Amino acid sequence: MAAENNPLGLDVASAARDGSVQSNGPVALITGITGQDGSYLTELLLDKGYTVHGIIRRSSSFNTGRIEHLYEDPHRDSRRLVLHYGDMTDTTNLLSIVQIAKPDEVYNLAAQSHVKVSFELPEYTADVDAVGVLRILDAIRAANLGKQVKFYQASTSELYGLVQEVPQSETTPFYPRSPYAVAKQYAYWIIVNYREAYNMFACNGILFNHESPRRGATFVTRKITRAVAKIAAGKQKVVYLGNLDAKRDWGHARDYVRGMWMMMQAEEPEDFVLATGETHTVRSFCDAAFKVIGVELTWQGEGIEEVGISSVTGEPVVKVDPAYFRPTEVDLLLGDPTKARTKLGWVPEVTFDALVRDMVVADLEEIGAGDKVVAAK
Ligand code: NDP
Ligand code: GDR
Repeated sequence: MAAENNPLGLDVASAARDGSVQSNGPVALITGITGQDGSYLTELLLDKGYTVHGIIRRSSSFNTGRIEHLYEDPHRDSRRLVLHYGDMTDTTNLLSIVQIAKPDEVYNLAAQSHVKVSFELPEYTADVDAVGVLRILDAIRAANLGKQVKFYQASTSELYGLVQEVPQSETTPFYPRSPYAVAKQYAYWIIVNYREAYNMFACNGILFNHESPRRGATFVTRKITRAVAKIAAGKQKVVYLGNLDAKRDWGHARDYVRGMWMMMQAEEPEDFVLATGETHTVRSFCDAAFKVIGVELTWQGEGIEEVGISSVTGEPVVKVDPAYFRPTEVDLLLGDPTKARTKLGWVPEVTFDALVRDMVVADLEEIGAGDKVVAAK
């Protein structure tokens, strides 16, 4: 949709500030509603009858593409999706939104979420991803909602960092390896502390990587699937990547937002790992993604000389660019989701191959090259 036609270009927050939104069912507040997880979680909660308040950032261009399809006219009193301008760095703003929304459940998904970027923006990342969590927790307490509100914190497998134990579970020690992960470690512990100190229902979801067609384009999976689509359509020749040996436990975001909601329905607030229990290298993600367009890759060379050669053209379609290496890397993530399975009944439904296919097909369709998909065997 062209930006000028985007209905979310309206002054989305004004009606909410008048207090004109009535809700019958439960009320959720989602920070980071415009992100990958925020958009899937909003769909899930609206389906379940929630009124959803979301915080969006003011931007010079529209940043609401992932939730456009859920938009409701802000002048309709019966709407169940209410958007507020806000920012995790603004205490007064967060307090005001909490007072207006009066949520039953808060899902704190907002973050500067890119690990590599956190090395370039360490202070900002700490402000948003660490202190931002404290700000919203205290806004809830200041609004005297501390006892009633349930709080979900988007914690991360990046906390495990330098490998201490495999697979990683709720009891594995942390060893964060980036400014992002260090900030998220503060967030993790402030959640635990507020739970113990003030008896808040606050829980950490320690989520391993989860992807989807809505994944940000600079994360490795989406970077690969977009490149595969463009290469299939003849619009790109090569994709440059960093560390091909990194191993990740990749699941589908739709499965993971369901797990977030399940944690919030538990009797007691607890911390849970969500993961698939399978790990794959970046290289094997490339293999699976190119397979969707009928291309087998042969890997030649080592280190920064390594290339992935296409079975169709005999030319390299994957090359290494050290610019994408990180100062400190997380080599291996493999989660153990036993606690979530046994206590919550959470089981991921989308397999690795289905996830990769979903992403490549969506990217092919987006550029009008859906005919390049090869039938799955
Ligand atoms: P995205 O990067 O897609 O979304 C992040 C969201 O946070 C966006 O809505 C973004 O707004 C918003 N945001 C960023 N900075 C601020 C700020 N200063 N104030 C208010 N909002 C802000 O992330 P995901 O959806 O993938 O992840 C959701 C959360 O889960 C994040 O906290 C992430 O760190 C964490 N996480 C993610 C995992 C994954 O594999 N996806 C795994 C484990 C944890 P805008 O759209 O304007 O940029
Ligand atoms: P990650 O995701 O750092 O695990 O954080 P990302 O997709 O950025 O990297 C995964 C692995 O791939 C390697 N890699 C590359 N990464 C990117 N972005 N670009 C490349 O070109 C590239 N080449 C290789 C990386 O070095 C890394 O090892 C994500 C985010 O969603 C976090 O917010 C979340 O907390 C964790 O997942 C769990």
